[in-house]
Amino acid sequence: MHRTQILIATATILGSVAGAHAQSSVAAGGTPAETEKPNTSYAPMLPGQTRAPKPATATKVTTSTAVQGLASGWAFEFLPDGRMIVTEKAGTLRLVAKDGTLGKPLGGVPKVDARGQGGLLDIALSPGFASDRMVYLSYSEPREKGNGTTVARAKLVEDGGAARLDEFKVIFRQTPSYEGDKHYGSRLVFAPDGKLFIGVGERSDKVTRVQAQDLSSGLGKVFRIEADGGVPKDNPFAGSDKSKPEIWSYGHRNVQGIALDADGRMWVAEHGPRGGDELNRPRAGLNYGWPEASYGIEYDGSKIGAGKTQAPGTVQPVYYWDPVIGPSSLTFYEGTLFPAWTNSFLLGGLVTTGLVVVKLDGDAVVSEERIPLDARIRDVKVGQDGAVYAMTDGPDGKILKLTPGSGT
Ligand SMILES: [Ca+2]
Ligand SMILES: [Ca+2]
Repeated sequence: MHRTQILIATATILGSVAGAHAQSSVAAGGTPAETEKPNTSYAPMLPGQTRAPKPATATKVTTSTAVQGLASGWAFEFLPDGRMIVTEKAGTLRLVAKDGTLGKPLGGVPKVDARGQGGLLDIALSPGFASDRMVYLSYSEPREKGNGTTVARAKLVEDGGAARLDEFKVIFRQTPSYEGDKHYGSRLVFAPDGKLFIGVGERSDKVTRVQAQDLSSGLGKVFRIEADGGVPKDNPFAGSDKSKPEIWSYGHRNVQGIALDADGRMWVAEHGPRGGDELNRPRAGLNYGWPEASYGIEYDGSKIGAGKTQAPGTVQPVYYWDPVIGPSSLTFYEGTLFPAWTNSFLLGGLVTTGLVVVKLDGDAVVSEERIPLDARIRDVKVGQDGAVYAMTDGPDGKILKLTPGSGT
């Protein structure tokens, strides 16, 4: 590519994002939900890219406990019959009855490396779960040389009141393996066409983080695979012998939120360093910047690399946070109980100890609201009843049920 072409391509990427923002800059007035000082003096490159105003009317929420006694729960999903299935970090998977009773650990669950940020991580149901009973798990897999994020699928079998996983099969391994205990990601979501998106991390250390820019490495990527682990022929790097063919997008730091919007398009939330959490809408083959560009700094206060918020050929985040919210999860609100949250993403806030609600207009964030829950939030789901369920982090964890009400 000639230099001019690269510049044009970059301008186009930025232009499309900037255009979307310009289109909907008429946001509800008011001050931002964020009241803390930023860690950096970086200015947003695009209008509306951070510190969106609070909505004109605060959402009133009543909280009750739906489930308790979780040992560092990490993820949960609702089964079609209204029960839940939950993962716990140390490596247990349990069913939860509709009255909130926790079931026994299921057999057939893989060994995990639960040190640090590792463990049994996300779970997703097969799009055909009602008939095929398949579940998909992501976890930090102990390997010969270190560990890495692995995705497997298995059949949920229930007989005689007991449940287990059967037909367990690994369908994807993030490589290279690495001896570390951080930034495994991970989250899973099925696209409307049945393809599985997998968001992972770059294993955090300076020696591995640069691989987020390397298409021959699986670190710091969003992947797209078939439900059986195959590589879709129309993946952006499927024809290349130098790139991993499962890669959908790259330059990600640590993706722990992934969700589809109302149009079935995939979005991610990723952890930044000190400042620089991001909301992105990853498109095929594009580079999301890390660690070449970031709105954050190192934990010791020094710059990330050259200290740039934009690098040539990389896509700006749709929205970012400085200071960080600690985005553990991402869910699109499609219920009816909270009409104000229509067309919003709900993020679990580990650092904010609550929900972060960002409302979209087109591809732009027009408002941001914080719902304090006094606990680090690890995963968020919308129930069949339209209520919002938020899993708290750590030992003796809970799943809180949020309904409209007089406020907390
Ligand atoms: Ca999930
Ligand atoms: Ca980025």
